[in-house]
Amino acid sequence: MTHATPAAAQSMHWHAPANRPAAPTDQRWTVDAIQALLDLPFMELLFQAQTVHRAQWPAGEIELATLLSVKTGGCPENCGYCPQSAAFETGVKAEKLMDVDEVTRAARAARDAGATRFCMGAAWRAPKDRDIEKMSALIGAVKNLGLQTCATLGMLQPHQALALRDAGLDYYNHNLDTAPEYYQDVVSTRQYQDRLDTLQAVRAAGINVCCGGIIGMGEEVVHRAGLIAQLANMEPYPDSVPINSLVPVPGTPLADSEPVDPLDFVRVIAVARITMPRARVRLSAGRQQFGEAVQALCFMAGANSIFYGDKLLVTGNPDVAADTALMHKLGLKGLVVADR
Ligand code: SAM
Ligand code: DTB
Ligand code: SF4
Repeated sequence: MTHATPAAAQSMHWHAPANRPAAPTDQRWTVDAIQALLDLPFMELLFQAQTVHRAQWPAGEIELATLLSVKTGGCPENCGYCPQSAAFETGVKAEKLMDVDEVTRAARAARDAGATRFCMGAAWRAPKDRDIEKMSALIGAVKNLGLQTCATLGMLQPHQALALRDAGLDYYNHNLDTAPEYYQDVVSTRQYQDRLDTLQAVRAAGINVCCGGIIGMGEEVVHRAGLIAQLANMEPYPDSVPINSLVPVPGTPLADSEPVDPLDFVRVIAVARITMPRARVRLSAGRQQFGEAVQALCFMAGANSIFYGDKLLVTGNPDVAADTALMHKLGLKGLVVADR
């Protein structure tokens, strides 16, 4: 097994958030080594993951990130999991980009409920330059509230990433979603390399990278290992790693996928933690289906972030009262602004 090595040199354009060291840049994970981790006896895997976690992170601390769909539906891409694609009949209506006041109200409410990161999603294949201008105003408004800003807007060109950075964007979310060899089974309107190019533009602009994937799209275990290998071998690996469980939405091609075994989902979280010790691993979409005990196992496996708020982008999420109660039961505490 490959072991994590100390932090090494990083891109001169990239800035780690203030209170944490840079991710290691010289570790290499083979798909086989990752698959071997996924195949460990469950308790052994959880023990290893929790050991890595506790060496790197304070116990019981959890990041609360709130999502807002600022531009919903009508997307020209055909991602087989997505309710917002115009290619599928899902009942999601295409809407215009939200205005600054509406977004500010939602961000203030998220902050008042305890969130420290606010992520704005747009159902675009790739934003136009005038969309970037409008997004810059939204990012500035959210940043002014003292929140960390994140956006997920589709493919970016380098000059657009620079403009978003100048507007105050802290994180850009752009998921690889699965292994390269399974990608075309899920989406055919773009290539895996397009995703990697955008991630490179984001990193080069000095924006922190948020990149993860979806489990439960009919993939094999080797594809889960392939996704984690892609993430863990990035130089440096992503700052945030959202692990989603497919939310099956009627009308999408993947709606009838075999539901993921929750314990296999926990395994993916654990392996993300072991291979990317300093990343914020986010227990993301799909946790509503899991119940409290499985979520507790995800935290034991090293998840230290959740999407927080009654809605994801267009589908549901546990409500704030349920999450507050769960955190209380488990002795978990949300970050405060000073911890960020
Ligand atoms: N259009 C942009 C893009 O594709 O990057 C940003 C928005 S897109 C909805 C962001 C991510 O949401 C996708 O990459 C995918 O990982 C996740 N996602 C979308 N639909 C999902 C679903 N039904 N279940 C789980 N995750 C989903
Ligand atoms: C991520 O990895 N998951 C979020 C966020 N990044 C943008 C989106 C989940 C979407 C779930 C289905 C929906 O509500 O559209
Ligand atoms: Fe569009 Fe993003 Fe949905 Fe794909 S995942 S259809 S790019 S909104």
